Amino acid sequence: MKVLDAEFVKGFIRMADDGWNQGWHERNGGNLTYRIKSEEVELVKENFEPKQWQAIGTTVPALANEYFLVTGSGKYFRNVSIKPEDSICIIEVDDKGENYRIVWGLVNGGSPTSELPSHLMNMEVKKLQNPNYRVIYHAHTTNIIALTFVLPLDGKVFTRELWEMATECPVVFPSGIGVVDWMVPGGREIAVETSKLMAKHDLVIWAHHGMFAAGEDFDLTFGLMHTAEKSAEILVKMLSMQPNKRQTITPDEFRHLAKDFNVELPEEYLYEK
Ligand code: 2HA
Ligand code: ZN
Repeated sequence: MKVLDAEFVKGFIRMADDGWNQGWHERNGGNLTYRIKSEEVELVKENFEPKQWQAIGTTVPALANEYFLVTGSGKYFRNVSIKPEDSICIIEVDDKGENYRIVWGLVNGGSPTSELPSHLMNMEVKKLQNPNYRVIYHAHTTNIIALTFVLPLDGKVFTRELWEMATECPVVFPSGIGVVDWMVPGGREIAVETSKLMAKHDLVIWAHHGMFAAGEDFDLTFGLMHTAEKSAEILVKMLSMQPNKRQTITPDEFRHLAKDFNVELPEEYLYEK
């Protein structure tokens, strides 16, 4: 089967388009990774032409010998659906989890996303907790970024404030949101800090930069990013109207919601203000 005919590739391209249409991917902003199932690799591997091995820049032994569909470094989400072979690639990770090689895509040259260390380290943490996790998504979500200039850079505060802005939020991200202070993007250091928080959350904010989301499939991961960003938009609107809430959802109301919706909401987020 041609790579572009495979369902997982179509789903990946649609998600890139959806993110572009949300306005989260100016220029070459953002990146997306999908950990390909072995049966999906079998479907398309007749098209693979392995290139040179390259260092990942970190070590991900739990992802050894796996294949990933990834956006290219410097490539534009806007172009993914128009020229996918130029914008995305499939990579294979070696048997130690130290190197990768491109086996398909990026036909005009280039390399996988500059955030590959973060994508793979986050993916490794998630896979070890739940082997169904397959998608890591980084987007420049406007309202979340704006809030990192106004709220304390504390995951407890971001979680609680975003939960209060839309009733579905605690149900969609009950394990809360982590926050990484501003750091230089693109390397191992920020990847290590992000993946530590990914052990506890499915959403991690990069202050003054954007957000990472992890999930089992494209719908869940896009939906998670979208829900958090929508809630951030409501908070930005609310703060633009007046600095204080006249009324909101209380800790006891969250506890009631948790019971009826059968989710566990950690008490650390239900503090008295
Ligand atoms: O340019 O978003 O974080 C891609 C990025 C880097
Ligand atoms: Zn970025």
